[in-house]
Amino acid sequence: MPDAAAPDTPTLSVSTAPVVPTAGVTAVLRPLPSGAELTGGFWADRIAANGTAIPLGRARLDEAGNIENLRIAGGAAEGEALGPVFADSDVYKWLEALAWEYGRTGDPALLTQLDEVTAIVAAAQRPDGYLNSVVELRRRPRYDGLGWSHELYCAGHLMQAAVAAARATGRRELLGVAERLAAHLAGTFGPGGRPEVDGHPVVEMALVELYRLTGTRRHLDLAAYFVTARGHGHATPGDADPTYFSDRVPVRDADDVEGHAVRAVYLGAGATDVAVETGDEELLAAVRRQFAAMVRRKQYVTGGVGSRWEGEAFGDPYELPTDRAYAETCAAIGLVQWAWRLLLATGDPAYADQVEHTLYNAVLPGVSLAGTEYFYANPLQLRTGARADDNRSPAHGRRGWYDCACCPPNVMRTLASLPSQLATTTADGLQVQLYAPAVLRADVGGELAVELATAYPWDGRVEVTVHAAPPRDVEVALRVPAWAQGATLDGRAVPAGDYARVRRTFAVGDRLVLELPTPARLLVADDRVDSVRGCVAIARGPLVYAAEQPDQADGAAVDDLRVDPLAPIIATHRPGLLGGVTVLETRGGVVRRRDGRTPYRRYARPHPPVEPVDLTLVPYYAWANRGPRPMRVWLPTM
Ligand code: FUB
Ligand code: ZN
Repeated sequence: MPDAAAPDTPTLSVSTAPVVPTAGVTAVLRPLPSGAELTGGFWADRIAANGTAIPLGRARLDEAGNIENLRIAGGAAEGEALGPVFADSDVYKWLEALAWEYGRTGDPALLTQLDEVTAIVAAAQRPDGYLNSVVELRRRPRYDGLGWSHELYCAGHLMQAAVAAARATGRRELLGVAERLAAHLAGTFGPGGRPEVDGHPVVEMALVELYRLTGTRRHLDLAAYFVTARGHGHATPGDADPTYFSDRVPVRDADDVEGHAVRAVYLGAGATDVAVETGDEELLAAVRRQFAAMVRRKQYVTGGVGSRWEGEAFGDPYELPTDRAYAETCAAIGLVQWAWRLLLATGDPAYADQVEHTLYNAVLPGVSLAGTEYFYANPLQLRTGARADDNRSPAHGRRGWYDCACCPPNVMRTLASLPSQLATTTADGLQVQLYAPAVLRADVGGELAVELATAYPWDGRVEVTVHAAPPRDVEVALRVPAWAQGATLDGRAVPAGDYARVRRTFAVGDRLVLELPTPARLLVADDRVDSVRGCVAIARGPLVYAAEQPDQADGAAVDDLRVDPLAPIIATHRPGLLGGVTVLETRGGVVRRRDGRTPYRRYARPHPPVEPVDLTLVPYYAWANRGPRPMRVWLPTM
């Protein structure tokens, strides 16, 4: 059944989640019907900072010409199209962020913006439903070169914004635009129509969500067509390499991810949605297999993916350089979207571990603590003397916007909708997936509401207090991350990498206390990750840490640091540092080197002397908030 009523007035809708599987399909878990209310803490701070950035997004879209393109296409202005061919998509991602942010805050100024820009978008739509300002203003034939034109990519982002607007604000105007566009696509592509598929996936998951909202079956059918057609060359322009477009192997047959990383993970997410809604177990098994292969051999310790700058692509297995890591912010966001869908589909908490780990360590580094500057690429090392050789180079530090501004509004919509990923529900239970101070409400045939109190991620203690419960046995399940060895629930040992479950008739005021031990952990990589052989990374709780230059002793260059793996690691919370972080302090060494004639010496010659030094590490997500200074996640051992 479709999940939305059709209010004409801006009431908060019943579902404020981006992904709402149709009731009765095989999805094991469902989002909470009314999202989750964050009451403070780490994510609330980050989401509040994002809230200050969303209005600035409008100014940046105006300056860059994205909104003007649509105004020109709608006849309200004159001029040439500016920006990349997918310029419209940045407007749509931003509109999606506006909608989720309105759902969270009820701020009427957001609704005013939403209405205004919706009208601009609606005016740019052609009578037959076609919508793409850049293609029209550049007088290109429609769908000529869909491998690069991004017309369906833009359409997908429009649909996602429209779904968000309908669910979070009750506004249906953008949904009308999306439905006309989807009807036009259904009449143009697929069996009996044009066989091509967009070079950049996203329309697949967007069409499925549009189907979930409206119940219009042909949206799902078209999404299924686009997933099935991939791997047969329909997404690849001319004689280009189909690998880049995830078009070399049919989705159902692929064993791995390859090519452009954002394309690959968006495709995985869309194929997961199609599998769930059509009950296609074979397709679900295929996307699970691909996700597992990615995690096994192509994911950074931070959760980031897509190691190659060239083609913004996945590299070969274990090709995970640190200083030249691309790890695009959008790829991490797409990975979270895929993992979240797999979590809903399967109930496997390993996917929630991926959501959490990637959010903290691969999405969040993409945005400044102020919420207003963004990284496009997220390397795990910045060398002393690094020079920026590209406008995306991390040596610039985070930037307010980019010529290719895919990442900033993607971060905006991700953070604005993040409360929907705190927890899930089943017919008779509530599963807490992410830990934050919050009130969570599930409908289990009666309200089951709990409040979480925690200082996570700095502290692993989570107190759960029942606020409402039906008079029968229901289950509260608390995710125990795989790293949380020795976890306890009310003093009883619970296994890491699973849910700690309590099933009973709860009474108001009942309390559960989960303790997730958070000692610092030294991590090493598979030997085949050559770039970090002989190095360790340090993690604590869900966070990966980094040594950044401003925290080190005078004269101890980050490039020269060594870690003593046997030295104790002390965690200290510093409320005044980087918005309040727990730092890790340990003992190591600094190489006192003199540059030789070359970087090489005979194997038998002694290593330059190493002097003892104190090391301080900060969470990786917080790096480059004091300028882009030298930084390393992986550090050689003594
Ligand atoms: O092609 C649209 C977006 O631009 C991609 O997702 C990013 O990787 C960037 O290339
Ligand atoms: Zn991006």
